[in-house]
Amino acid sequence: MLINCRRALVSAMAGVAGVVGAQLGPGDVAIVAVNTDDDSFAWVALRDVPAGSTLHFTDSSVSNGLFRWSEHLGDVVSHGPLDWTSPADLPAGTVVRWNRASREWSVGVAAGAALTLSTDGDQVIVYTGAIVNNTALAAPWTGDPTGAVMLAAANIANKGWDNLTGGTTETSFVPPGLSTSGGTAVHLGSQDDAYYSGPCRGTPVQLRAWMADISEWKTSNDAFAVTNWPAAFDVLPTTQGTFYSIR
Ligand SMILES: [Ca+2]
Ligand SMILES: [Ca+2]
Repeated sequence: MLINCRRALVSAMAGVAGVVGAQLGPGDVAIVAVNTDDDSFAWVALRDVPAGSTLHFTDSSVSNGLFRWSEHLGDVVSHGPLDWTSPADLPAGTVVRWNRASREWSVGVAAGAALTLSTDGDQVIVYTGAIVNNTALAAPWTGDPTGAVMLAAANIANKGWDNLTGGTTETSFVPPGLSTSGGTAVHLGSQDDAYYSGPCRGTPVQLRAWMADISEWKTSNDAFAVTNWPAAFDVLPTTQGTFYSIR
């Protein structure tokens, strides 16, 4: 049965309780919508995210595993990244939307600087920890992610992750620790707005596989209304047949 992603789903969440408290890792969240026209986007938690967690979002480009420090990280105009912090546990399946106009998250607390996305190509990269300015490296690629863990990334309005050394702000390597084959780094096509329109009920592995398939997205050069974006997901336990406590 096709699940309507725009309808809020009541999620049987006991199945993912076992990962609460573990560090967030690649694929634990996913980008589900990007409008480069109005610099808004949305992501979904594919596991429970513990209260107090902070996620960072940047549109900085990557070259050979290093970030362009002057691009939405250490630039003097708008110091990045954009931060999201949750005062409460965020259940798996929750979609969190960034509203650039009001500079608010739909859930959670904002800090840092908003992303300014290019309609000629850009990326949204989610991570925990810190990317720091390592001046021992060659500028502009001094953004050192040694202390960061990449969670997810989406490339849009270009030809895809290009892996060309020293690219522009509109292109990027796949961020370190992520992969296109694992569905943790996705390409949303050559048009500049996109949202995921595929199935919204599945295991994290299934959902990432669908999200990595551009045919499961709607894309356009006109910004989509937020009401088109997926509203919630039903994230099923990865391990079937395991007993979980009843809460
Ligand atoms: Ca950028
Ligand atoms: Ca446009």
